[in-house]
Amino acid sequence: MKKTKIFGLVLLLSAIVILSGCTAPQKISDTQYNGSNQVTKLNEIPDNAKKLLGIDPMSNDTDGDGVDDLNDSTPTFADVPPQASTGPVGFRIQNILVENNYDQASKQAAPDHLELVLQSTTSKDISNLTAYYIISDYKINKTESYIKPLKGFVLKANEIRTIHFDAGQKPDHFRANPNSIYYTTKDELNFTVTINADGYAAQTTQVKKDAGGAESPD
Ligand SMILES: [Ca+2]
Ligand SMILES: [Ca+2]
Repeated sequence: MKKTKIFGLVLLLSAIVILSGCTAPQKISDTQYNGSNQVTKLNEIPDNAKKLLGIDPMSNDTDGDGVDDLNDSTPTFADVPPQASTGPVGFRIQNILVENNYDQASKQAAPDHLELVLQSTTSKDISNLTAYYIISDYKINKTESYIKPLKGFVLKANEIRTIHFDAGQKPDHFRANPNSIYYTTKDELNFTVTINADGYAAQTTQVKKDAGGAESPD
């Protein structure tokens, strides 16, 4: 989508929400309400409009590519992927899980979010990890991609640790866009996840989420 188009769409959606709710939005420092319309943080896009746009109400840069949502012609697609880290293998992605709605009964309880199990293969602690993940829905021909630095996360020597992408409110849990196609479509979704860490070889894995019910964000 062209930049001017998405900006126009933001204005249009904001106008619709404002007209249906009353007063014009003001500068926001945190969550507040304009009539019945919640506006959360950082920019002036009402949350209802953010939902329609598929962006995160708790972020002003949903895809993490460094371009503010208002100025990002692709707010849920990081156009420039992070450069893959290089060096010796210091960790591996031991497992990747997403909710599987199709045949849940025969499987163990799966998470309702993206989850990775990281296994250190070195005697040194690893920090400065960044996740880069791509979600593709081939049925509606839509792809989203996100860059997510794992701030504060340290994979200790020879440790196996699980990280989660959800509401991001617990240790080892990182914020995921609640208006992503992960939560809004019932189609099959294909995930490609790369974990970069300074000084170590990037690790990539893939997983498929079967068609089924759309999830509820945690
Ligand atoms: Ca962005
Ligand atoms: Ca973008």
